[in-house]
Amino acid sequence: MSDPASIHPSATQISDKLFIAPQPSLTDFANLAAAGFKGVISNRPANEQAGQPSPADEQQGAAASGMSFHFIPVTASTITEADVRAFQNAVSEIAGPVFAHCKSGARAASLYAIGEVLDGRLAPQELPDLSSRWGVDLSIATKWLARNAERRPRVRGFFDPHTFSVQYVASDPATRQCAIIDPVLDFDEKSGSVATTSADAILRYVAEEKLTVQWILDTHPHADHLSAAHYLHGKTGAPTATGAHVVEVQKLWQSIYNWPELKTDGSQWDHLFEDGEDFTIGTIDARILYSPGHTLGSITYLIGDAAFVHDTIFMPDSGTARTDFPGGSAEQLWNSLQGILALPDDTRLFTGHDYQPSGRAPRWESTVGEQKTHNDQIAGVSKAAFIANREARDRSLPMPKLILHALQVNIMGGRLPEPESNGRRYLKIPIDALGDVAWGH
Ligand SMILES: N[C@@H](CCC(=O)N[C@@H](CS)C(=O)NCC(=O)O)C(=O)O
Ligand SMILES: [Fe+2]
Repeated sequence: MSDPASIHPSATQISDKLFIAPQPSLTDFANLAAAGFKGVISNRPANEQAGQPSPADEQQGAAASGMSFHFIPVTASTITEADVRAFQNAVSEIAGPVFAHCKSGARAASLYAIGEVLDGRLAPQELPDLSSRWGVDLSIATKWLARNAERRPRVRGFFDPHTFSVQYVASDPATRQCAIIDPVLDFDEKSGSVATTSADAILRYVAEEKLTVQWILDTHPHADHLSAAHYLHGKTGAPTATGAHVVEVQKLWQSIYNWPELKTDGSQWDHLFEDGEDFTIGTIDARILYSPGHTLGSITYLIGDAAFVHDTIFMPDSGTARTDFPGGSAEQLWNSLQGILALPDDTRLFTGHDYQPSGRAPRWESTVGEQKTHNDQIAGVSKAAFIANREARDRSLPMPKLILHALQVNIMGGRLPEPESNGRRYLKIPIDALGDVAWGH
């Protein structure tokens, strides 16, 4: 390929494959392709500055010239390990030279540098030299790495693109004990097929990192996917747990499914957590916050500085969870959110879903401080307005496609129904049981 300096005055090669640069204009895209670039990564949120090309325009510009486009927007203060991994994955997926940009190139270069340090190919002390060699400010990477070194637990998120769910492994680096949180059992509603691909990926990570599974945890009985808790219990022997109010959810759905034999005492789990209960992951202190609203049984696991808030709050650009499932309540969700937002501002929040607005790469980690200032459904919103907005939006949402499949498995701790006389298992779908709901097509 030709000299990148002739393509963009400040494009800098920082690895075999990767070039970083300031924001290109849309007319640059054809030249980038002509120079041999195979893909463009934008690390710049939409509308950061007036006149900036939109992600959709960049996507189109790249596609028109035969390049792929990857939208991984970050701000200097909110970069997460998942952003770093998404950046690494995009670079490795692109089959040739990569053009990564933000406004100045500093965020793109920092994402790369953080990944190299996390993977042990660079030492943090080398960053100042690289910064001068590349002519780019790497202070974002330096600060991120210093803060990361202090954070406990280590959290790895696993995104399931079929249900937009995030599954977690939270581990104590000192003892290598971990908790698995909200694991997904794969289910294809068209064929009725069940698979353990997602759960097995978690087990692979646990084995690679030499972790011991101390707990298999669910935040609530999920309405959009089956839980893999029971499967993982069989594989690891680790105890399963969820919130004590799950028994109320069992009673509610026992009547919907007309299921008198269902035990509604929570005995399907090894342990039921009460509000405020303390426990530990290795040497890290953990505590339960009862956080109903999305469901009657929802809890938040606060492990060290990390709160697993499931379907209370999503990323700041995605608002909050719906409250219209049986047993849901917008007012209860508001109250639960107050408890979560009362945690220290730098508490890391790990959400249960990400629906990828504007096609951005999935993100799942935020902080209390970010949510308080940047979540449009909460920042500066009164309790009455929150409830009114939430209920209005909920009325427009079709039910999750798996709600009726999932609940009968999840209130059994992730057990599939027992096989019938022919050896096959069946799910039961109640007709017209959820009242006047928006139809999904
Ligand atoms: N289209 C999805 C919808 C899933 C859904 O309703 N997700 C819940 C969490 S379990 C939610 O809070 N969604 C918020 C929203 O869509 O605004 C599906 O069919 O699974
Ligand atoms: Fe949910």
